[in-house]
Amino acid sequence: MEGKVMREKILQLLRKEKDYVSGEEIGRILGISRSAIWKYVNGLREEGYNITSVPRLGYRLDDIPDLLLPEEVKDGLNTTLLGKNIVYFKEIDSTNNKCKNLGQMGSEEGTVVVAEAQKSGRGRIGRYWNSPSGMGIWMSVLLRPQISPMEAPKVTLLAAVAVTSAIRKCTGIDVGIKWPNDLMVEGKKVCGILTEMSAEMDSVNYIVLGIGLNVNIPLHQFPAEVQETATSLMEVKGGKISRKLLLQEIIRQLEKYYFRWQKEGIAPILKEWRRYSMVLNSPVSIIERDQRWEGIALDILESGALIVKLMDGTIREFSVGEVSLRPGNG
Ligand code: BT5
Repeated sequence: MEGKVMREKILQLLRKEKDYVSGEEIGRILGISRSAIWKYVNGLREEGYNITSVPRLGYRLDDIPDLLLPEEVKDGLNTTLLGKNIVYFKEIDSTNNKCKNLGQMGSEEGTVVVAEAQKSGRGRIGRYWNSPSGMGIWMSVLLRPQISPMEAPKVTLLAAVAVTSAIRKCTGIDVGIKWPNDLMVEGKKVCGILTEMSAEMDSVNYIVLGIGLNVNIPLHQFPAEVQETATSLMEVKGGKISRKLLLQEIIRQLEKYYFRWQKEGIAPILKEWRRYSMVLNSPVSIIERDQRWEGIALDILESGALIVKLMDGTIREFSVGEVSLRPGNG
């Protein structure tokens, strides 16, 4: 049997039996020697699994690591498309870059790329995304919807709703959506979404949906320039949150909203977006290239554009692009 398969089988045995499993029994079930078992157990320990071994009693799994290992994430996931294939890295430049390569190479729809850390995590228009190791969810999902490129911003809309639902469900934290691609808690950014695509004139080849979520980052570990504007779920909740359970729920919710979009269109999802939105009916200030606009956000359109009533009473539509939005009068 291949090493990786054997490693998984041993893990399965230990996981199933909450108590000690003797080396003899493992050896009998899997047909391997005691020294081979010892080698696999040590490998698992190096990955962060906490396994106690006692002579004569055998091995007991005490603690699984808070790592986003594919077999941990797949365990109990129950999705049919998203997360069937999970590609995992301890460290990578950017999960979006990797996911784009996979998209180019023809990887299957629903592939999820996850990394513990990103060296060059990206925001929009060349901005950076701080992605320290083991403290956040840095992920990208490969989608192949049959849509025109103009419809791509809808993926950001549905992702914002899906991730908001997942966070609320797992943590009870009152997170809201700030147009166009941020999730906020207590006025600070906890999550950013970066949707990128490869497209022809009238059809999309693939979409890479990138999500960066600050889960267990202590405030003092944020870079100085975002200390005032960023936060993590742990800071708000006052305790660590399981990244694995949260990632699973995010994948489930993404699948649910992705399927709903394909079946019912974006309108029902926009309804939820409006409910979670922190900008509708509030004063906003929008910076578009070197121009600044002040007004009240009125609504969001199916295209993802924001409708704003400006100070002079005119109504203007802002499309997702090189814009940033701040709470108004600021
Ligand atoms: C975003 O850009 O908010 C999209 C971020 C997407 C990150 C994910 S992680 C997985 C995937 N792989 C990638 O390489 N990217 C995606 P934008 O709206 O442009 O915001 C970027 C700005 O947010 C920066 O200029 C900083 O001011 C701020 N920032 C950087 N890191 C942050 C963090 N961890 N939390 C909150 N704010 C941050």
